[in-house]
Amino acid sequence: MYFSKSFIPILKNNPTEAKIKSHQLMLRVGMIKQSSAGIYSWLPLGFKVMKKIEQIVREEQDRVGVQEILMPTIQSSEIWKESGRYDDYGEEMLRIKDRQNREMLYGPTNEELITEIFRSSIKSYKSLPQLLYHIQWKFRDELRPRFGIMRCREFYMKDAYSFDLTDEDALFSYNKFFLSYLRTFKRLNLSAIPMAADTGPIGGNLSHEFIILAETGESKIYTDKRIFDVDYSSTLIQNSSLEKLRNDYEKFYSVTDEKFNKEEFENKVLAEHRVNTKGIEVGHIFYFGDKYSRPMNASVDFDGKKEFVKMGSYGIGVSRLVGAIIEAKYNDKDEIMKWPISVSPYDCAIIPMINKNDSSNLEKSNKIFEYLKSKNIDAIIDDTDENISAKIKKFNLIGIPYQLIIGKKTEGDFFEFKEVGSETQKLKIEEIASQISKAKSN
Ligand code: P5A
Repeated sequence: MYFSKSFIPILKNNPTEAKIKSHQLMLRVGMIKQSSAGIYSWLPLGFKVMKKIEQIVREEQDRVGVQEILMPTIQSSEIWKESGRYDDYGEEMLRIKDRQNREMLYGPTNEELITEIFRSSIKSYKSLPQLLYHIQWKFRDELRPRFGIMRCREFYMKDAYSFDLTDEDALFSYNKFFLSYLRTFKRLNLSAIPMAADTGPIGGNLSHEFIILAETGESKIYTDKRIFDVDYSSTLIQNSSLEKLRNDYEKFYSVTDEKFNKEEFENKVLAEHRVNTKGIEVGHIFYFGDKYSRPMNASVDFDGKKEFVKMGSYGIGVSRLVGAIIEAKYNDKDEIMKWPISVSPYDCAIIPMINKNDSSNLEKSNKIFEYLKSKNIDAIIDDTDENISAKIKKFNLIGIPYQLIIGKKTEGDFFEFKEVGSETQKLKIEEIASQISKAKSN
């Protein structure tokens, strides 16, 4: 891809309407464009990042045995009346009438719809557990949409739902999601910590938010810093192993604002271990038993008896994660962004010095591009006639983690190659490709 032909509308300065760095950067490098309050279009750069995040989320759901489906964005009000949430949900729900005057809504979440799908097909306990997810747009008419895509009205969520026969089985399902979330955020290069949380309009009495630390976050958190060292890598998808994982985390006091108790915090956490800061909620899991299955009559036959299934739901803010990664990785002072290679819009920026009447650097760039492509490395060539330092500055903002510069200092087969934030190296193209490939496979 040539930069001149790409749709990356870069702004000269930070937009003044944006208050936090992720919002500023996303507008500045043309990742998103606001369409109306709290509603955004995703432009190529932003969309590529979001799609890569989505794919990682998907792979980690599949890995613990969750099956992917796709439910619609528009739902009928009937099922929400059955659960009793049609009135409870209040003004955050966008309500619509169709031409037959039927009450419809744009789904803010899917507990009702999935319960309806489940009850119409699953009748026997032998089909349990059922773990289902989809990745779909949601709409919540937030009172104060802000911070760009971090708290917006239309957003992209992965939501999963579990159905089990007993509380014990349901906790096993809950714990599988707990592990899969830790794995997912690790692949996004984020350290997200699980924290006991309130359940709000989703309901139930067991819930964890997954939070990454960030000064600009909206959630207040109180935790023990040793929680960051919990190692989950050897956890198996077995009841005892997953229970141990939960225990390893729950040994440490770690709560959001709503669950905070000063005395408890000070008693349980030594002063030198206390972390009292802010964070961004990137995921939230809930266990709510028969809160929906009972009123909606979702049951299975067990020993001749009708048992309401025990349910949980599990959300990840896929679009919010784009902003959350920027909050975690952007160096505001030096104006340098570095995407984790796993989600970067491109793997490498090829930055040639373009001289008038001399196309040799561009030709070299094309060859390098083809070579990298043959190694499965996705590059973008900056064929514009900006000078090298302006180009580097631009790519420092865009955040592609590797830069390959073709300029005055290029000697023979050796290219100036830089991992953003590190020293420039002089390397042959084969070495460059293997360095990038190695980073991608980690
Ligand atoms: C769990 C899945 C639920 O909705 N029902 C289905 C449950 N949980 S939640 O906590 O309300 O949302 C899940 C995640 O979605 C992201 N999120 C948002 N992202 C951007 N803008 C918003 N207005 C917004 N609201 C929620 C969060 O990452 C949250 O953890």
